[in-house]
Amino acid sequence: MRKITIVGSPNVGKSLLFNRLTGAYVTVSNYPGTTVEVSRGKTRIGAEEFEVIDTPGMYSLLPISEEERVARDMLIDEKPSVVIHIIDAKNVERMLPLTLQLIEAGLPVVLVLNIMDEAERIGMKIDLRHLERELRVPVVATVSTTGRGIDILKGKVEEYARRKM
Ligand SMILES: Nc1nc2c(ncn2[C@@H]2O[C@H](COP(=O)(O)OP(=O)(O)OP(=O)(O)O)[C@@H](O)[C@H]2O)c(=O)[nH]1
Ligand SMILES: [Mg+2]
Repeated sequence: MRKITIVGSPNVGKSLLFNRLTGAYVTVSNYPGTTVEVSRGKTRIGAEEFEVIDTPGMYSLLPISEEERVARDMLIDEKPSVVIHIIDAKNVERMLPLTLQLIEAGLPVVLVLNIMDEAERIGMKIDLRHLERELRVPVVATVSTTGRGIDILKGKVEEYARRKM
């Protein structure tokens, strides 16, 4: 089964997105040799079932904490077909450096601008198509608390995973 790994800074909605994508059959285990917990579930996208992996929060590919090291190691060891980098849309500029690191590392990145409801409430306007052109990866806006954008995300993942067979 191909894998989708969700990565991002602490507290940006990784686990809520994970719950939106996966159903009832979720397993939680410690990453080997650590006390860090990792959740795994499944999602059907188009005709294909993917394993979805929720990772601990990371700020950079150069790990400082055990959590960050696990998140980094998982990106290398699990060989995901899609890496969803989820960021807080309110702090897009502060969070894009990790997106660039992931892209430069050759990972198949889909960028998710989450917490779009709060970003809109404070008057932010983000040009998604412009970001897509600049980064050359799919970009989707979501609100994980309500489910807004999740179907669009699934469509982009399907398209992307098809190209990255
Ligand atoms: N308003 C709003 N709040 C959100 C959204 N997504 C997540 N949150 C809130 O953000 C907080 C963190 O969500 P989590 O899903 O636990 O985030 P996480 O990235 O898994 O956090 P860690 O595992 O601690 O790194 C929760 O209080 C969510 O309700 C969103 O789209 N809009
Ligand atoms: Mg979490």
